[in-house]
Amino acid sequence: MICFLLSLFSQIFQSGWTGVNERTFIAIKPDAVQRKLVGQIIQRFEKKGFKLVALKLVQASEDLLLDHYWDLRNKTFFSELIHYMRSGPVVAMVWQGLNVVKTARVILGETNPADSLPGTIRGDYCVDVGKNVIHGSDSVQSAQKEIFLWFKHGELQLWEHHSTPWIY
Ligand code: IDP
Ligand code: MG
Repeated sequence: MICFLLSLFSQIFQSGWTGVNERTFIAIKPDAVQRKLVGQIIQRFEKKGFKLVALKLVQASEDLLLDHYWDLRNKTFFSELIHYMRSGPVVAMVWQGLNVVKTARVILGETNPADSLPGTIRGDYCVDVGKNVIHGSDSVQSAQKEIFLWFKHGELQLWEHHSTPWIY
């Protein structure tokens, strides 16, 4: 019983998000929503074997985006970035799985689509760094901060992926 409670506790609280319980924050940006790329992008994470833990369509507020991109506040493109991210709804998601933070960044490709290999999302679906279709957390620590910013605790689902024994 104590083990069960401890494992539940560690699944619920972010400090326990390691190993197969690692989580990352992914956002499909407004250009990708407009260009009807949502289904294809989600499918890449599903097919890889990651587990969807949360998903919602959000019109992000300026405050949320200022918090989200706080580290970039002194960049010349900052106001352009906030304007872009507010130009329509984004699909905010949490994905879970072994090394999901690092692997998701590989699936995304480089920040600049011109540097992204074919087969990556940015390599396949976009050309301009200012409209690069998707966001993914760059570290486990950033993922924890971003999930906390974008989701309320009750919006994350604890569920069993029936194919887990075929993936791990
Ligand atoms: P990342 O999204 O690959 O982590 P960051 O350097 O964190 O890249 O930049 C955040 C976002 O800011 C990028 O995804 C892109 O939308 C935008 N951005 C980055 N560099 C430029 C630029 O030079 N011009 C316009 N927008 C940029
Ligand atoms: Mg970044």
